[in-house]
Amino acid sequence: GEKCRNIRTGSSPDDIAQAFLDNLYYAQGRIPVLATRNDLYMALAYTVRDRLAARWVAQMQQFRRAELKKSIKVVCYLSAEFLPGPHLGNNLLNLGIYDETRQAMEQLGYNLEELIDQETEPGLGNGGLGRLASCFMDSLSTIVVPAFGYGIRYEFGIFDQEIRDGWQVEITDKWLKLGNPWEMPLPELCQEVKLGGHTEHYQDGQGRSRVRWIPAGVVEGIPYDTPILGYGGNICNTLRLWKAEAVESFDFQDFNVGNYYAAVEEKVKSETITKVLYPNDEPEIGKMLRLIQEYFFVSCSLQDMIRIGKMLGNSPECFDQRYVAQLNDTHPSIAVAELMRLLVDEHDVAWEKAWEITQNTFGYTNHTLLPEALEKWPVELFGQILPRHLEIVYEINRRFLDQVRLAFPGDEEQAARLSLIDESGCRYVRMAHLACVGCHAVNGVAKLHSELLKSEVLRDFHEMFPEKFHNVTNGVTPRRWMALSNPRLAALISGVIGDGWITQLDELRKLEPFADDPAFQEKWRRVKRENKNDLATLILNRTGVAVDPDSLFDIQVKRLHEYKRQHLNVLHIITLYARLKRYPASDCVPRTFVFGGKAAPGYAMAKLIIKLINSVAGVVNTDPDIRGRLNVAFLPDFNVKTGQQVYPAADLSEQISLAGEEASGTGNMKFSMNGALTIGTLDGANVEIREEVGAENFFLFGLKVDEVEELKARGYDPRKYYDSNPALREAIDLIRSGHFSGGNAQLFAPLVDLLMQRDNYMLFADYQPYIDCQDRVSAAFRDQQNWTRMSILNVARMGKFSSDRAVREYCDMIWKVQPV
Ligand code: DL6
Repeated sequence: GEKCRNIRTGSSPDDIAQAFLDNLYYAQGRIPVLATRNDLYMALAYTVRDRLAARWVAQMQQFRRAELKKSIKVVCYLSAEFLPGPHLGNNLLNLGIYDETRQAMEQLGYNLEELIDQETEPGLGNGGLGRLASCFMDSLSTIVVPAFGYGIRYEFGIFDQEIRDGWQVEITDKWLKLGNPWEMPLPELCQEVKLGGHTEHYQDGQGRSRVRWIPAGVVEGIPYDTPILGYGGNICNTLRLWKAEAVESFDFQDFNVGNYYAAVEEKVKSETITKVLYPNDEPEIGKMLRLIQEYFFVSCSLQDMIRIGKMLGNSPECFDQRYVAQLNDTHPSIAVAELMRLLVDEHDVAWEKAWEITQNTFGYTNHTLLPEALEKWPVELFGQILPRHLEIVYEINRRFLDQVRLAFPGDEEQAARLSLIDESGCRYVRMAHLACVGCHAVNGVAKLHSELLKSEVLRDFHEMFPEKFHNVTNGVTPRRWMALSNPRLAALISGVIGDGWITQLDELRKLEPFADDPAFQEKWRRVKRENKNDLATLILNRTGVAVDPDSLFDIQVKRLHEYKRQHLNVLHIITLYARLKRYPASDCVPRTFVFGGKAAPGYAMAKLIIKLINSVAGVVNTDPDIRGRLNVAFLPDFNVKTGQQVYPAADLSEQISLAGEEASGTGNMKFSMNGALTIGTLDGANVEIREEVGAENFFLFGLKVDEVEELKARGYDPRKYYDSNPALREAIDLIRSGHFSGGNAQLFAPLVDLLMQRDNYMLFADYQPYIDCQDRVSAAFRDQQNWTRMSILNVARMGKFSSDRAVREYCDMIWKVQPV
């Protein structure tokens, strides 16, 4: 009756407390005195999950009804990576029961924050791209767009990073070890995926040519569903991740002849497919398992979509009326060939019709300008795993190149550049080309990036299909990145403008009139100061470095990559250090430099940069001449959870990539919406952030894209800058001499030599403008009133960077779906 319902759904502190004890007993088999912290966390998670269930089920019913009336189109976001971050806190926020739950836990003598902290986050992504996918899932639910996120349930996600002796050490991420209360396995909805083998061409009964794929093996995909609730509990979408399993766990024939190991081998091989996330943010060419992973999840997902359609009485021929699917970079782009295969070979749809459906269904988002990051597969390997898809790719290419030759008669070079097959050396299948041809829309993730796609990386495709190209500037969810992670700021803001901003981020504009109000400024500073205090505690606990919360918190957190130029930041630190050593009495604005980010395990230069940061930290933090004025900390294992503690505490956000390299960046948005000022180049979304917050509230420096190109064309010579700039020379020479490496002059030689000889990302050219700009930052920080004003204006003008806006643009421009 009533009571039972309340235990599963009630939202008063008493209901929650009772439900929690129930779950502790019945789901965990524990009573409070025997419970570990994880037991308590699990019990609370189940309590919250129960409260999601009603909405989740209602949602599915509603879809079903709408589907039956053929009145909705479902968005499927296909992504090899999702980085949702811990679920518990976010679900409490979105359900609107955060305070009630805190009270419930207090009644029972527990601390809610401690239980929230117990959750191990699903690290199923490398960085920006995976986190964007999760921000989009949050927004889709919040703005009420029916959607599925489809991806891979990696058993081991992105590695945990430890720092030993200043070096990164990678530790396996065992995120499932203590159980995952948020997912539900649905073994009955499994899908079979074929791999390898060969094809057979034959004539069917009506004399039509058909193709049969005889695979060498089959694996099974089991879906694991996680609810993704929108803010305010409007709707609850599903994140469906696939785990690979053997079709038969035992080969009984082998088993019966006593070959136990051979019998289990198939199972082990199959499960390898979803064992581990590749920890690189750009692809390694030729990793067979990676291609299998991509194909595996795409095939499961498309078959699942067809299955749902069939269940609701839709024929595969209406696929594109019921679904739209976004390819998050090229990782899922094999979907173009797979949907063709499913429609043509398995559902008997004519090629032309199938092609129309395929193009209508897919959109492709590009996330990178780095040429080395464009995925391509050696033709031979591709054909070995996906023999039928290779034939399909060839057929798509044949038809496409006919079209190209019609459009550009006689221009065989153009045809070669556009071809889906790279034949300039070894033959490769170009996945970005497959995506551009097979999708109706192609987009970049910031204005500048989309322009550069059109003029450089995908220039030939833009010439061929100008109408396909769009821009959707990235955004981030203000739920996780403000309301949840910065409750002090959220309360201060809501106290003066109400809480409408949480779903209508443009409402932050209402803060502008308070920017000059001394009393409000004072409160604003207090919030920042308390957040900095919290971060100082975290830094002390994680690194042993004691930092001063009154110093300027200057933070760079992101993947380690040469183009992101963490080492330019280090050159600034060394320059300040050298100044203080020369003039110990000089008056400098005390700064705390915080770094965080993982390097791909095989990326030696990025790992050396981590070592450099820690080595400089070791010297600077312990030098008595410097004490209290400069501190440097490398926060290990930067992830979503740590990010939530870092962004709210920053004064200065470092967005210093070489112009033309960073597609968008999303950390830049998270910092700014938490009141940090940006020091940055005109790169990625920095350009638009500066446009929005106003040039006077943004610290700009550095070469612009056209200047970079010009300088490269003229012949860039880093040595010229070294020779003519004493401060730069001193900084480089200090590294080279072994000053930060206990006299070991060899340690950083590869880094210094590369800078001196090639400096691919033009640190030397941007060095002096960066230092000058940093000096302006320090001067500005001395005027706390004006700094606070700029900080408030940054937040007030961040409305554009909500992922709600971004997702609405996808809905209007690309998906042609209306929020329900
Ligand atoms: O679009 C999300 C994010 C951008 O903000 C970053 O600028 C970009 O580097 C990142 N790309 C990746 C790796 N991608 N690939 N391929 O994470 O995407």
